[in-house]
Amino acid sequence: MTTTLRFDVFTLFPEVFTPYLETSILQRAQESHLIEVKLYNIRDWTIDRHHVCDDMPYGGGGGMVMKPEPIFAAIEAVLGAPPSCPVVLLTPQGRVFTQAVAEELSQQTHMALLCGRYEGIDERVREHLVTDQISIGDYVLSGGELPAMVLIDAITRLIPGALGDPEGAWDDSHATGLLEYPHYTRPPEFRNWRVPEVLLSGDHARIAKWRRQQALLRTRQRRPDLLEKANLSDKDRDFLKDLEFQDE
Ligand code: 9D3
Repeated sequence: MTTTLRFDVFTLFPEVFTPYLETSILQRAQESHLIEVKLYNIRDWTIDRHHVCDDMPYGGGGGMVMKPEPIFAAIEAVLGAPPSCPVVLLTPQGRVFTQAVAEELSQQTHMALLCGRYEGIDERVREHLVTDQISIGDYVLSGGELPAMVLIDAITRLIPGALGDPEGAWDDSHATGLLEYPHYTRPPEFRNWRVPEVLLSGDHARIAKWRRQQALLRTRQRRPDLLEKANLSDKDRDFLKDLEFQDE
């Protein structure tokens, strides 16, 4: 028996989560009670006639700001005051989400995900309700919904039993620190493009060596920053050293 990881999502657009949560791994993880995702519409906690969740910024300037009252009311109604679990705000101002942050959050049993919209959120929400702030990278999205889904997806994959293949999580490229080697499947020839001969050879040692070298090659070409932190053997280093001489 293992505990369920519960995500409470607070958003103005709960409906955008449902179709993705109903696909493959996330669906299975919910059915097997590895995770539970509850969606709450912040608008349900407005008390004015027009259910307004945003307002003009004090001090002027463009854009609208999310009002604090419905956010506090929603989160405190569901989680109590103060909440006993982390309250994660998805925001461009947060720390950048990485596999290491996913691993850290996968140790929790319960977290609230608060999705911002508009140009921003009243600062008192950050100061007095939010306990963690996360961005998924330096590009501008329209709100925190896609980032929240990214967190749920990445964290769920780390829960033992969430992937069909028990070695799946370990083999993920960012878990090994290198980009993955090229993958091929049938047919062996497609539009005159042949699958590399070594993969059809049945020589498992040669295949393993080729895959490792391909992973090193493409990591060096596309993500040299990853090579610095990667766990490299002496053979890996010799291979990379030889490539340097080929460049000259
Ligand atoms: C001009 C200032 N903008 C910040 C770059 C304002 C702004 C734009 C877009 C404020 C919020 C948003 C909506 N984005 C998110 O809520 C968001 C986000 C993102 O845009 N990129 C990466 N990660 C995230 S997490 C939440």
